[in-house]
Amino acid sequence: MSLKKLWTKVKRVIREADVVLEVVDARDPYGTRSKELEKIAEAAGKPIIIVINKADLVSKEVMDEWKRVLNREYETIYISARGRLGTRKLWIAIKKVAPKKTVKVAVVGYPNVGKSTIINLLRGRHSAGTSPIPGYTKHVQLVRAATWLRVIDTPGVIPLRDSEEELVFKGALSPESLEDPLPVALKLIKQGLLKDPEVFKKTYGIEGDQPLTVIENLARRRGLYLKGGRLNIEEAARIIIRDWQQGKLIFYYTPEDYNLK
Ligand SMILES: Nc1nc2c(ncn2[C@@H]2O[C@H](COP(=O)(O)OP(=O)(O)O)[C@@H](O)[C@H]2O)c(=O)[nH]1
Ligand SMILES: [Mg+2]
Repeated sequence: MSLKKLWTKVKRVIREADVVLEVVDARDPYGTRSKELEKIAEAAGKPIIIVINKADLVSKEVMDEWKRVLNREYETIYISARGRLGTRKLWIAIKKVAPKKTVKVAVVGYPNVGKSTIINLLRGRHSAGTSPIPGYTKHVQLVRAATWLRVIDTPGVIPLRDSEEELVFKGALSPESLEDPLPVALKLIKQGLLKDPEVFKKTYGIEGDQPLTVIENLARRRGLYLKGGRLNIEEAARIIIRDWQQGKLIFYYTPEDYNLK
């Protein structure tokens, strides 16, 4: 399905809903929010709840900071859908912004932020297809999460102007879809070293304070060699991107990184 069609679909879902849950990634809530989606919801007169998901990857202090900052704009909560933590918080927030007898909620956001996992959490069992493969949810589906609650899952939508690099950082584009993963991986490593100089040591037990050295050391550590004995740098680059997207390589952004206090 083309991106344009996806946007049309998501617009329709938002118009149909009483509340819009905008799901963002705890590691970069600001970078993974979508002003486009917020504009659509506002134009349609629908209240927005920002759901910071994957809170298990970030310290509680930083989660509280993000909540405080984002609360100035929209009702904001943080949860860990995979950890099955946050159902009550979600219910309370939904009831607060939409005090109706039955409420229809649209779950929107970038691919891979955890929309389907949140729906499973709300249903209390596993069924909406979740996948670490960005873009897996292809169809809109409506599920009954509680007697008073209907939830609509949506395919992840990405702004038309995001660069390939931004999409990889936000987890919306898989490393397999990149022709050359090296430049993006190098940038990612640079960011990681800035945020936490020890992160690659902690994650892989490897040394290196330069992006390329980190990749080379990972390739060595994993025994990734090409025919002829050269290091398979590309494969190591993909591993780093994948581990970041799947939350195995962990570093994160704070409001200060965006000059927000
Ligand atoms: N660490 C962590 N990972 C999560 C959480 N929620 C979802 N994920 C993972 O994020 C990936 C994408 O989840 P999915 O629900 O398919 O995202 P969607 O594309 O937005 O529907 C999967 O690998 C999930 O297991 C969470 O709370 N914490
Ligand atoms: Mg999904």
